[in-house]
Amino acid sequence: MSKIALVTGASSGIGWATAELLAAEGYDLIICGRREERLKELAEKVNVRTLSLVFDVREKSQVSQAIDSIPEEWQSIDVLINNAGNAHGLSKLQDGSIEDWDAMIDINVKGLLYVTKAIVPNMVKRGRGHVVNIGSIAGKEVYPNGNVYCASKHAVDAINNGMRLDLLGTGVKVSQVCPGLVETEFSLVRFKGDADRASGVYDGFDALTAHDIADIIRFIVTRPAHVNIADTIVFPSAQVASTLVSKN
Ligand code: NDP
Ligand code: 8X3
Repeated sequence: MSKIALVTGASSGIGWATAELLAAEGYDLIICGRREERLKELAEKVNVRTLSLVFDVREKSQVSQAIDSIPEEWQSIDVLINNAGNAHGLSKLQDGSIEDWDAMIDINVKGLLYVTKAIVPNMVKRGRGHVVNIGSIAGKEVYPNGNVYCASKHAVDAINNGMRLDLLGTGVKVSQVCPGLVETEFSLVRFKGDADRASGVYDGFDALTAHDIADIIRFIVTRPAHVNIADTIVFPSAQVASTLVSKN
């Protein structure tokens, strides 16, 4: 029987690429996001069984309804990729938008917790499972204007470590991947659709691709049962810290 992976934020970027690579490993996929059309497109592209769940991770009732709707044959989830998330805005704290702060805390922190709470107890019951949390270099250091996004990813870092401690002895592994600059729709969302500003973030150097990160996630989830890669920081070669990038 195939293993089952549930990927949040599968409609774009790192989540999409991870779904593709896990499909190549033979995982059946539960793919999640708000953009149903994108999930449909992904489902048509991969050669494995898929189940699409359309929900907003900010809404806890939507999260529980979606997870409760999973048919029995899909319920033995082996791998959970907690990937859905984004930055909203890049401003000094004193100039920041409360709406943006709410979005980042609700999506990146509370959304991740809601999904985890809906899935991990069943992993514990079955005595096996693997959660991969997508953190960020922004969860390891703070950069100017990053304030609340960095806070949300520091929270993911703490939750990742707390989850691993609490799941000791249950058979459920917990790993985190913390990327630096990856060229996805991330900056387009951060800059509210300003495509020139977004692409400027990745000008003058080779940014990571979503596939680069997905490849690391694939490596993490395919280690033998006794091996757990607890945490990883992944930079493009031209980057050494959030704001230290060597550009042409
Ligand atoms: P994208 O913007 O390309 O993808 C974000 C994904 O998250 C989309 O599939 C989106 O789906 C989903 N998502 C966002 N908000 C919600 C929501 N409210 N409910 C459900 N799903 C949601 O960005 P990335 O692929 O780059 O980002 C993926 C993760 O990687 C994020 O956690 C991000 O913080 C992290 N990261 C990204 C880095 C980068 O440089 N790109 C670096 C470090 C970490 P939809 O809109 O369909 O709901
Ligand atoms: C995304 C990377 O440097 O924009 O988490 O915070 S960064």
